[in-house]
Amino acid sequence: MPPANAVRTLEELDDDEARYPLDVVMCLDCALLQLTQSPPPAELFEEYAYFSSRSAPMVDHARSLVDEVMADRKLGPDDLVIEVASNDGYLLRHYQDKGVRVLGIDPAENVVDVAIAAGVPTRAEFFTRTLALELRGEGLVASVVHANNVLAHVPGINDFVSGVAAVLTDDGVFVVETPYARDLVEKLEFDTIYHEHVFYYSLHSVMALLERNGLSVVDVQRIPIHGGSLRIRAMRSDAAAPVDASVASLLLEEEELGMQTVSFYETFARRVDVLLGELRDFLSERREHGRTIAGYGAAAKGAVLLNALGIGPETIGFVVDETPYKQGRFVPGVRIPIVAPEELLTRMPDDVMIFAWNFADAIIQKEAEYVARGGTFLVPIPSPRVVAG
Ligand code: DWN
Repeated sequence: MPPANAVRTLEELDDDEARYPLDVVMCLDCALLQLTQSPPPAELFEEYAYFSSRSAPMVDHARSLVDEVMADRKLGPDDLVIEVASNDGYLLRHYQDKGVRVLGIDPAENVVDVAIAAGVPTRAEFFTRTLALELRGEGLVASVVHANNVLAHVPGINDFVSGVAAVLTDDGVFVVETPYARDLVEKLEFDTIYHEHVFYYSLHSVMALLERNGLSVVDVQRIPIHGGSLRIRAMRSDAAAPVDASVASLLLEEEELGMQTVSFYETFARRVDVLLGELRDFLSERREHGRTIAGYGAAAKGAVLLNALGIGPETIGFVVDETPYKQGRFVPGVRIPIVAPEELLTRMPDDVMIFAWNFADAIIQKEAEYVARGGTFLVPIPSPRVVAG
């Protein structure tokens, strides 16, 4: 499997394309799921194709999260909020609008340039315990540290989490959002397994990770973003904060499901093989009826799904995506061109498969004109089907 965000220019198309094994294993001690290997983080993240602000639902989601934290913590101008993996400032900008000091940390220099241009102070670095201690040495300690969709991405995850503990104030809170392994398995979200995501968490395994590194979970929520995620609040273990009942309740659900046993995951691979067969049949039947098919969202998930299916531009003619960096480039591994969303009405394909299925409702609503003109939207998981038109 090629790295899922390694979109390629026309000039790069015929260059050798790196591919890596994509195998998931489970720790029998703490139930942590992880890849057996993944490319060096510098190769994946120092120039990055994903700009969070190019997904309006992500910006809206971030705004409501900030509103919740502000209501809970009563932050003011003396407080500092740090976001690790702050991307283009899609979340921190909302704290700035409320007069709170912010600092972003993200290794993707091309994305950090956008954040800085938008006025969000950001350091283009990987977050580590060493950096955390440097920040503390500069008097930069955080009342809130956010880590959205990054806990899965960091091979050196113990160093990362111990760094969070080191940069929090005594009563600071660590707010984490990370995809939930239970949703991944129950909703067959196999296309969210790719090399950027080294780890796949249950509450059990993320609690073990945090407690190993000086943090304690104080509450947990299941949230729908990105196909189903956990939102976890944690504090330094020496703060001895009370633990909300939501933690014990979800741990019990996981035990009853058997999420700490291999059998919970063993049928997953077979169910995915069945789904891939259904997807191939679904798409080839529509092609056999002469229907033209395009994609919506050059999402990392889409690259995994297309490579797993082994289909290219003969089936999916093009993919539309709002991200300027991706437009004019090609989906990794399958040479499908990525173009601007305006091409949808210009070219009017009969069908559009939504690869960014986690945002399907927002996409269908935004592209109502395409449906009004007779277009049909499809989604691939947990089973291939028509969702609009
Ligand atoms: O963890 C990660 C998640 C948070 O984001 C990263 N490893 C990489 C990335 O994964 P993804 O690319 O599968 O995420 P999305 O958010 O499903 O990607 C959406 C893609 O679709 C983006 O390239 C933007 C695009 N898009 C669009 O063009 N128009 C999205 C929406 C909602 C739209 O209206």
